[in-house]
Amino acid sequence: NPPNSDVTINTKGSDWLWAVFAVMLLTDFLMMAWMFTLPKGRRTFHHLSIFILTTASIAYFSMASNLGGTPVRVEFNGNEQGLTRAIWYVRYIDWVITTPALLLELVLATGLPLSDIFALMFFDEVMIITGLVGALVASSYKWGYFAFGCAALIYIWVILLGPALKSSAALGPEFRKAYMLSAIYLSFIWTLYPIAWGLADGANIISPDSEMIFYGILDLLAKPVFTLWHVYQISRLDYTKMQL
Ligand code: RET
Repeated sequence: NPPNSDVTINTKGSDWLWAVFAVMLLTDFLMMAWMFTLPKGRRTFHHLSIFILTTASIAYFSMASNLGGTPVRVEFNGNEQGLTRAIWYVRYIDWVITTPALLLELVLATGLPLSDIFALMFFDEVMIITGLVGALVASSYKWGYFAFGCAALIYIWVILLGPALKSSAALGPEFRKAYMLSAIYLSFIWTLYPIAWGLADGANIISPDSEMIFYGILDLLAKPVFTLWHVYQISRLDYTKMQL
């Protein structure tokens, strides 16, 4: 058994994590069932959603079972005793797989040039991995990593709201509209993640239970809600115009 952290989730926190796990898994099965009703050429976005929801299900299974966290000696006022907080690194392993897939799901329907897609994938990895390293660093250097991660997120916005919007408009007004709605929704939800990080892994202001609620709601909005809605929008478009 891993060493226990002084500050970690309680039983209610674990119940909530099981509930999020159940929603991820159910949406995953729903996506699979929907996919099988479609011809092979129209399954790309369903595949990506299934990768995302399967990964998230396993991550939530881990956290609900109190696994995938490690004690880190956190700095905060009055911590002379050197208390440790559970840092849920399994979250970042989930994100390093799922966030590039979410971005792909978004931009594969825009005809964005490959060079921009590679840049998106790269900055997304920078964002998540700096977040992981920053969370595991006990000293205030963690904020240096956080700053690199935020810079990467800003670059992601620039690509999504610049070149990707432009190329979706070139495919036609129905593409532009579907893309715009999804891109604005995703950009807004993703902005809340660094705020949660700052309050939890960063400054240790909220408890791990509150952290689970904050990230849990965000993860439900960013994965099941986003994928169902986005894939529905996309499934009504002309796939032959997309380079899949
Ligand atoms: C971190 C900390 C470093 C700075 C920034 C972050 C942003 C994380 C984001 C995560 C998105 C996760 C999603 C999960 C799916 O459910 C790593 C918290 C900017 C945007 C969408």
